[in-house]
Amino acid sequence: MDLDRIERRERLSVDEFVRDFLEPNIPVILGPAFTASWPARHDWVTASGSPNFACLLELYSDAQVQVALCDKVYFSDQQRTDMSFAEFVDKWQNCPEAKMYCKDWHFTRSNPCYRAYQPLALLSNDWINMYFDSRPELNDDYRFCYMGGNGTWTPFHEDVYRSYSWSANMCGHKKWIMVAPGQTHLFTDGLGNWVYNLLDYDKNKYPRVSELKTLEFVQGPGETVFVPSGWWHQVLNIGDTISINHNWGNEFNLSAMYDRLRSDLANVRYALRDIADMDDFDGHVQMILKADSGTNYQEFFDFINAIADIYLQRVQQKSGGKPMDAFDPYFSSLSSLDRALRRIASVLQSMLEDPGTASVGGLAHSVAQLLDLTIQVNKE
Ligand SMILES: O=C(O)CCC(=O)C(=O)O
Ligand SMILES: [Fe+2]
Repeated sequence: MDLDRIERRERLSVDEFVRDFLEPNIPVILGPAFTASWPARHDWVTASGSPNFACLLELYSDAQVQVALCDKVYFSDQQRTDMSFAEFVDKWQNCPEAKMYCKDWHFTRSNPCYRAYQPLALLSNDWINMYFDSRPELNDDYRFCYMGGNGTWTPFHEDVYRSYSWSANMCGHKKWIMVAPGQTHLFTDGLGNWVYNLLDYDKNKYPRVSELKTLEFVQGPGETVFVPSGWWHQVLNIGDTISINHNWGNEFNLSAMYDRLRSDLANVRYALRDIADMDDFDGHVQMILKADSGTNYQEFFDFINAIADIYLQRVQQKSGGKPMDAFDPYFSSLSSLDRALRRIASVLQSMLEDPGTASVGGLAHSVAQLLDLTIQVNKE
């Protein structure tokens, strides 16, 4: 793929988004009109376009937030520290040289009564957050806020689980550098370490970074960036910047998520090859997979199982003549349900043939059962 500039759209139908961006896995910027009605765009921002600190403090002052120290490296990320939102705002305003960046803040949980935004219909076919909503006991989701001053930034990375992300700017500008999949060998050293900062790196260690085909652009206030699956990216804030971000996924990146898990499993097995004859080696491998990748085979199956369940119910509702969920445009037609179930079945089929599945007690049986059910319903 050879893209030299990002597409910007002021209007986009679901079908166009699926055809032009989601299915081919290509980034796009949605114009400010898409987020014009979000309370956060008005309440959090002053008339001159800067953060409305008084309002933000009124909403969130006691919340505990995670703050990255942008100049301090910690393994392959920035060093992080916890503090109250009020303390963070104080540092942001009075100590800009500390480059503190409030990241990955689950802000909707800090004040559930205040609805800062309504996810865009185009970006709402979101199995990852749907799954966490269906499992409240896990107490997790992938809905975040990022806030920081000029020069705060996020190092070069690929999103968790090969998820998509979207990032909507409430105020300020973000400079993005994106790298399409398939170029990992150009920014990884012999030990599998990747470049931390594309704007300042050791050319002896990473001699091929200059060969990367990058896609660079600036995201302005109100604009939403769609980050496709497996695209590496680095982000720099220009001026005081606030964004709302989700990681998300659905039938279009499900097989990419699974491929990622499968290759992570192979890497863990390889790293532990010297102790392969220990008791319950496979159990340990899955434990380390979970620690490294955030999930493992059982959890990935639990995720697919929960989503398949929701879809199977929807098929029944649809054939029983009940109206579909009005909010989510992806559920509006039977063909989109079929497509989702077909893709779920295809990943289940691959899982069934994967030795990694057989290495987890009882999992192959569960996968086979769900596969049968999915195929059967799709035939009806
Ligand atoms: O805005 C940032 O600093 C990082 C955003 C990001 O990495 C994402 O949306 O995936
Ligand atoms: Fe990201």
